[in-house]
Amino acid sequence: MKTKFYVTTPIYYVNDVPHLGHAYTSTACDVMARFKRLDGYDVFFLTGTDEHGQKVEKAAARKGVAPQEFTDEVSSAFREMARSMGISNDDFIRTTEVRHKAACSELWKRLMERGEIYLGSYSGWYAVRDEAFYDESELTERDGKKIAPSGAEVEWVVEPSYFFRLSNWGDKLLEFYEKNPDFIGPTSRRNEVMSFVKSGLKDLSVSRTSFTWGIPVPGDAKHVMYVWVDALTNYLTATGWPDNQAPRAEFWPASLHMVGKDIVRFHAVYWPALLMAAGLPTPKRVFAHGWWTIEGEKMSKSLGNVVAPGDLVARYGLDAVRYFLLREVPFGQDGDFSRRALISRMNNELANDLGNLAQRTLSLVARHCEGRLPVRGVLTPEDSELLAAAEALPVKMRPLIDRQGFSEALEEVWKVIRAANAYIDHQAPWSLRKTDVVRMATVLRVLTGTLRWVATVLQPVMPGSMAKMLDQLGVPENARDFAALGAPLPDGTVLPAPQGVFPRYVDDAA
Ligand code: ME8
Repeated sequence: MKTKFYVTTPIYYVNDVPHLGHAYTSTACDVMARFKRLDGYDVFFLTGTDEHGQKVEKAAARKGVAPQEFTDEVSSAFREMARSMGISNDDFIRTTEVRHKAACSELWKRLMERGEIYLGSYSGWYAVRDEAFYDESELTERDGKKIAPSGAEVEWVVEPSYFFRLSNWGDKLLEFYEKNPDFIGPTSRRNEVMSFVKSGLKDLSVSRTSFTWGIPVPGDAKHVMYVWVDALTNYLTATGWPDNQAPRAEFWPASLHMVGKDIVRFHAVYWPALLMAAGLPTPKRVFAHGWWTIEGEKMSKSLGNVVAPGDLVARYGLDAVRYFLLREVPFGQDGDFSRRALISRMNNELANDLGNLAQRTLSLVARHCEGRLPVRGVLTPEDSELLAAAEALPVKMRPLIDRQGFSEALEEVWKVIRAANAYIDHQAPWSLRKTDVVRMATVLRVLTGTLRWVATVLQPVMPGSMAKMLDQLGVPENARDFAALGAPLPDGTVLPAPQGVFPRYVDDAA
């Protein structure tokens, strides 16, 4: 039986339209999902929308529409974003669905039965923008207003509330982090989370009474569940929980919750504590990636610099955008999005390094080998060295992808591409044509072989372009996973006429 791999994106708030930040998280998860599928795993990839809470209720009111109508519309914009980014999710969850309400109610009941939730009264600071409670000590003042570390304004809230006994779970969480050093990545976030937990946890307010757009607390419908308890539960809901016979039940616990650094506390502290308290298994890993700015500035509606993923894709092409997002910044660190940097990577790395290598190789095969895969003769040490480097790629990439080291994994592929470019220049198959056609055939076959490994391992990042490249290399559709790489294609396989996969981008604004 195949090993299971369950990866999730955060479920996005529907108070906003999808932008580059959301596309980034979803693309990174998509690369994980595609890589694992090619590597023989049984993958479940989930994304969706977070539709309850005060923030969404207010956004709907501003538009003058009922919250459900509002969320239906914005949720479909996130579905469209997933489509335009080539996201291969297996399910799309909305927290307003019946299946989700049922899972949340069940989780709540279990926590109640175990004495983990009690009724009290909350008075303290709340930031609607973050849907988060803050301690007085975390706040600063600006223009006479209290501001949370995220920059969101907070308001004083006094209301009856149910509480989760989070304060009981601090030591167990610390023990859990110690035992599972890979639970939080990258290490800087792990340290941050551990020092937050060490500083002492207070019980968490988990219900609200001052608005109604949420899942009612079982048995006390004056309260709706705190939107983060509702939202985090989505990851369980999608596995069919609490039905342990559901077709996806075995995907729990999740292999990876991918999140932005803004929401690591919810995923790495509250979520495992809630699960442990309910007697349920905890996810295996939470990875918090960094933040994108746009041409050096924070992305914001007021600055008018919010980048719509669909516009980028229309202009630069889907795979170039996907490649750029994962290549430009070491995953986990913050990055700046600039069109100049994107165009430079498109032209240097995609069009020149990889595109030209493929085009040069395949057009020589078309012209001088009757468009058929040439026969490989005796290998020289240079041939063997290049092939060995290409064949080592899956082995090198696996541990990097498992740690979400996307840019490092791509660098490994580019080392091979650069070596192949040096090889083609040095071997000069265009000259061998006149002096030694047998040797020319071997060189071209080493190159098509190398390209096959390269294109296969790059499929998760650039699925469309690599499918085209594999078509041109004569690789049948059922021989494109990692396991198939071991079997060479038959000599003489007829190749289609080569066509450039990555055109150079000419900037009309330059
Ligand atoms: O937090 N750079 O939803 P959200 C990089 N509903 N990533 C960015 C980004 C940027 N500038 N802006 C947003 C929520 N993101 C909750 C999640 S999960 C149970 C509930 C990405 O719509 C990043 O992944 O505010 C961030 O964590 C997420 O969008 C926040 O999406």
